[in-house]
Amino acid sequence: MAAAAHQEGELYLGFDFSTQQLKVVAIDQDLNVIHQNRVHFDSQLPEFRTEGGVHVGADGLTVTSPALMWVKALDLLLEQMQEAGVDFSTVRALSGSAQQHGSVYWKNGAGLTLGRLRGEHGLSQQLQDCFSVRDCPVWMDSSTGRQCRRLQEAVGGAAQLAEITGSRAYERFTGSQICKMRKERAQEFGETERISLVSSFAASLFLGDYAAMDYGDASGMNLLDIRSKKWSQACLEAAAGPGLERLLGTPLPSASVLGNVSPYWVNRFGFSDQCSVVAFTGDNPASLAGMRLREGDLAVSLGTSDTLFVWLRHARPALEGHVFVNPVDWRQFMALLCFKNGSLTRERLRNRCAGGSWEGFSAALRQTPLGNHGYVGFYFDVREITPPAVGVHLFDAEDKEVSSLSAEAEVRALVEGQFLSRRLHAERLGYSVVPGSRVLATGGASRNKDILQVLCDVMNVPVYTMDVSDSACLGAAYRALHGAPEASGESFFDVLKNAPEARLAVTPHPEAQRVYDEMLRRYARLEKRVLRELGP
Ligand code: ADP
Ligand code: XUL
Repeated sequence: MAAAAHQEGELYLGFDFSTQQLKVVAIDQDLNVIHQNRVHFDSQLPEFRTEGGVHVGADGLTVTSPALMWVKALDLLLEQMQEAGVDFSTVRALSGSAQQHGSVYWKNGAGLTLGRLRGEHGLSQQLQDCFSVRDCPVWMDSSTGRQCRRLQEAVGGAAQLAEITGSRAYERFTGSQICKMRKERAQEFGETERISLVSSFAASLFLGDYAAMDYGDASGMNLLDIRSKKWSQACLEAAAGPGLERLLGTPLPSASVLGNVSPYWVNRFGFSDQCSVVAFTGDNPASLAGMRLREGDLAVSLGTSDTLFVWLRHARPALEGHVFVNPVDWRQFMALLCFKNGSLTRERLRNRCAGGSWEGFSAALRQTPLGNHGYVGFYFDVREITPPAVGVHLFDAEDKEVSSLSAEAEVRALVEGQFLSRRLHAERLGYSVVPGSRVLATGGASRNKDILQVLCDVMNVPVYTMDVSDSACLGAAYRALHGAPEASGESFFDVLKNAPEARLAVTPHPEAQRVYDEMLRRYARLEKRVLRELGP
């Protein structure tokens, strides 16, 4: 897995604490990728018994990951990097990204332990008693419906909450998760001295102290006023009362240097004590940086979840989707749409319809025509975020519900349905194609050209990919470079002007526009029907 490290000069590290794995990329000052490595939670840390990096509760709605698993993964990753020959003494700066919205609860006294980590032992051994809640709620959780309603009522409704925080109340957002924790785990909550996002938790491990949240990831909590960049007192009050501000700390611009790595890193791995830690952010904001997204581009990340994002000059929050503070320029914004039924649903159909092979899955896409003879599929294995629906719903060309399709048609129904949904909801958030528009694809499934072809045809826009498909990780390394003291004053885009350009992967089929403009209208109609039939 680890590329052999061949390095001269200085290094910048980007970490990504994603749902299923912890990844790292090391770049040099000329933006060459020198080293990549990863730790896969399920297979390399089986003692935590996660599936896809998470535990799903008996209610099917509660989804958590053990904080200690992330810590142990970091121990292991650094050992792997050391074995591969990475010279940590040359690392000038590091930063990171993480799955958004998840929350980590540090127990009373943990801050002291963080500040006194000793180089002879690993982090997991020293931090094992530092979490008041062992299993952290993560972004896949959808158990906080009640808390969301309360939060919205407290500030005058969904539209008002969106106006303040960039999003109406979402179950996975941290504000309602904290609210639930305080109510249902009152004792553990009472023993908590600090709440981190997964991103600021990870930064804290390097800093040896509690790290500030950055504006970008803090926008995913339903607590931050995205215009003033201060916590909304009304939202804090509704989520957990006045003590919450102290537990969260003060958020900072995403490019902030939080300090240098703690002596632990110097003693155990030979880091320089001058190595800067740049604020960590969410994986989607970090991907925006990694892809060097321009206005007019649409980024589509095909990871565990599928997400879409665009750069926004002005914040115009709506009832659907999210507006975050922009991680590259904190005076601007980004919009994000998140779809839970992404890669895991594609994997399920790969296993059922294509004998478990991506090649078989691709062959099914190649063997079936654009428009799939009118079959349209909705695959919501778990309750979807956009739109809030659940279940599998298949329709024929006459809009009649059908119960099954051939294996090949089913694969295409899934992938076309997923991308029709992405297009429909992106257009509703204000995305429109302009001359020169590009779709930039990233994430695990972006290495599959046949999936990209369907994306390209449905959007009717050329699709580009990045050399490194882990754009969040790369974005974190770019942010480390930009935040390093020697880059001070230079803009993000100036520092990265020589970064590799995205590469054209596929162009639209000549028939694509005709087929999918029409199919999109049908899809919108059918989605309304599915939602109506499911009820509120
Ligand atoms: P995350 O960062 O959310 O952990 P990744 O971006 O690494 O996830 O994507 C992981 C997913 O990529 C896997 O769940 C898998 O379904 C998907 N994937 C990997 N290779 C392929 C492929 N050749 N075709 C389609 N999907 C793929
Ligand atoms: C974004 C979201 C997911 C996570 C997973 O709002 O919930 O994309 O960040 O990585």
